[in-house]
Amino acid sequence: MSNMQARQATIHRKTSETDIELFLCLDGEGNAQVDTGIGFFDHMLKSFAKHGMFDLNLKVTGDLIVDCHHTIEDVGIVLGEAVKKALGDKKSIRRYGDIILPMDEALILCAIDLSGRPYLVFESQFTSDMVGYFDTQMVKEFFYAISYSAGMNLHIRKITGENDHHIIEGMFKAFAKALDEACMKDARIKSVLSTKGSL
Ligand SMILES: [Mn+2]
Repeated sequence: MSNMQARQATIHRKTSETDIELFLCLDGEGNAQVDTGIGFFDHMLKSFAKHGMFDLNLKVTGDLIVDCHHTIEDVGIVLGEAVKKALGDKKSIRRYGDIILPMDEALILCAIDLSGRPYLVFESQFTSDMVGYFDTQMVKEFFYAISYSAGMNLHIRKITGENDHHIIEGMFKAFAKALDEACMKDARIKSVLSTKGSL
């Protein structure tokens, strides 16, 4: 981005359960440095950065001795806060983004409205409880946390898919592509894309 300030945010959030330092740049190049302590989650977040052309630095110290729940949920909260903060007044952004993304046998729909109103619709089933040390029940919790803290309407739906690794990775990639589109600036949009005048 040459003639524009890169949209970015840094957030540090510490609770008794997790300590999270996150930097997100929406106008990045897909570079990621991620260490959550959960290998599969790192893999997913690196995919998210790569396919959304976001830069993401994330360091998490979490209570993994309990389980992966707090770490994954809290990263969702902080990532959503970072998206919201980086977007600022949402001037000139396309607001909507969507994709139907294939990953081998898996086909994933993702649609986003950066409306300011949180709402998640998540439709999927998984056949295994875990992928590595990542609890498949946490996929929905992660996207729920993001949708609420970013103030975004987020739909994620598995159209087809059998392999949980493919389904989940397809979801993270689809989310990245749809979010990138929704965050993109359109020179024709002079203020915000809403008849109310704010998002
Ligand atoms: Mn993979």
